[in-house]
Amino acid sequence: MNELKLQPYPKALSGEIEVPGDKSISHRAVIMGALANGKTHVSHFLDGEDCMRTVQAFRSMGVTIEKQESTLIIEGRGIGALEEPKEPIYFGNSGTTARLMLGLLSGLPFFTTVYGDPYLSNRPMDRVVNPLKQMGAVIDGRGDGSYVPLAIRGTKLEGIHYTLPVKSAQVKSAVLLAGLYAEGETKVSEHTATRNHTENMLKAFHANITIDGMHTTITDKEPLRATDVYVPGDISSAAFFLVAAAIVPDSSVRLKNVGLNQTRTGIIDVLKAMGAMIEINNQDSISGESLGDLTVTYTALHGTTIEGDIIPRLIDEIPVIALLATQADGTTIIRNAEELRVKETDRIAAVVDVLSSLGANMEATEDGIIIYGKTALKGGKVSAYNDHRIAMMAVIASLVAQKEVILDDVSSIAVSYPEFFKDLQNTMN
Ligand code: SPQ
Repeated sequence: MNELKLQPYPKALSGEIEVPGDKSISHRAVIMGALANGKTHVSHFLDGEDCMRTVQAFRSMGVTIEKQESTLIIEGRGIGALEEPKEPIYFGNSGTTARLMLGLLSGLPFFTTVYGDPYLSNRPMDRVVNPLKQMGAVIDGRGDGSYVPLAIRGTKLEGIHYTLPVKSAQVKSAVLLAGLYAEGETKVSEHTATRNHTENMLKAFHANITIDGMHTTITDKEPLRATDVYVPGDISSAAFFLVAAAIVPDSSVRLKNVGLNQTRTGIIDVLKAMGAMIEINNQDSISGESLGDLTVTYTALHGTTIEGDIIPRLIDEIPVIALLATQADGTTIIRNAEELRVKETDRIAAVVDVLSSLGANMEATEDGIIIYGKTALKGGKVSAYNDHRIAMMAVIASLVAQKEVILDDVSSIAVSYPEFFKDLQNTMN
């Protein structure tokens, strides 16, 4: 246990930081680089525990991957060069590694077993196992293949047309990656747009992929071609500082080179809807992904309603948005976010428990949270639920708390943001 005692912070936050590379894009860059023919350099790679699980998975299948500071060098030799791993592959806490790798492993000509930590072991895998089985995958495991540990006997797959029953980029990606090896056409349709980094990365690596509104089709088994990738800053990591600057009086913080892919920028829309001062500068596009600098300056906030199509665009930011809402006048209602119940922990229950224990006034609903603001946060001892996003949200909450906040364990932060405390310190002058 890595307990942390945080004292109230009576000053403003200021300065400029560059948050680490995007977690979702880093995973995908490793996967495509390992499957491609040729050498791929991935710069500004996120060196967090989750992305390293994906790196380790490919190393255990014989791919040489070197790390030089924040650049990853992947010696891709095409899918034919991947070898049967000698040991079970450990996915740790990483849902993205688990779901995306299941798609790939289903079509590779060998046997694999995979497992995760106790938190990943509680997350549903049937959402990917079911469509993969429709493609011909041979997967078995706990709960009839619904949870890790799972065993995958790679086999020939057939393309399918699959409409996502859940708003999940991981399910979409698993089917598309399996589609790389399937006979015929694989088409995935979604009702609500989810993050599209897999599609962008497949395009960048010259896959034969067609995107027509909410339908994505992958039609060939041609080898991917290596491409250098720059990973923009993770807006899900930037979110903690966007909220910190918006709630700590007199603050102004600039975040450089943050990914601004439209499928991820829901938090910017919410900040604007709540009256926050947010500026976007230096917009650009690299490796098929847009990015820019964000500056947030403290001002009074008011409540809003967050529901419908915006939810997948900010799903991972909801814990810290709930904190933001405790510092806004009026009521904030979050709906249609039932997916939060199956993340690293049940994030609806965790957010309500942590923030209510600190003195906020809020209630959980089946698919969201209702927050009654504005409330002073008093402080106290809370659990971070071994969930990186809950832990970082609680650290930011401590900045506006009146008394000490004690967190039971903050080691989970290394999953997505190993330098979080260093960056936070840089804004506390
Ligand atoms: O990888 P993991 O553990 O699933 O990570 C989380 C997170 O908070 O970092 C969710 F717990 O992000 C997911 C996100 O919620 C990452 C992701 C992706 O890279 O494709 C997609 C989202 O999950 P989903 O289930 O909606 O596809």
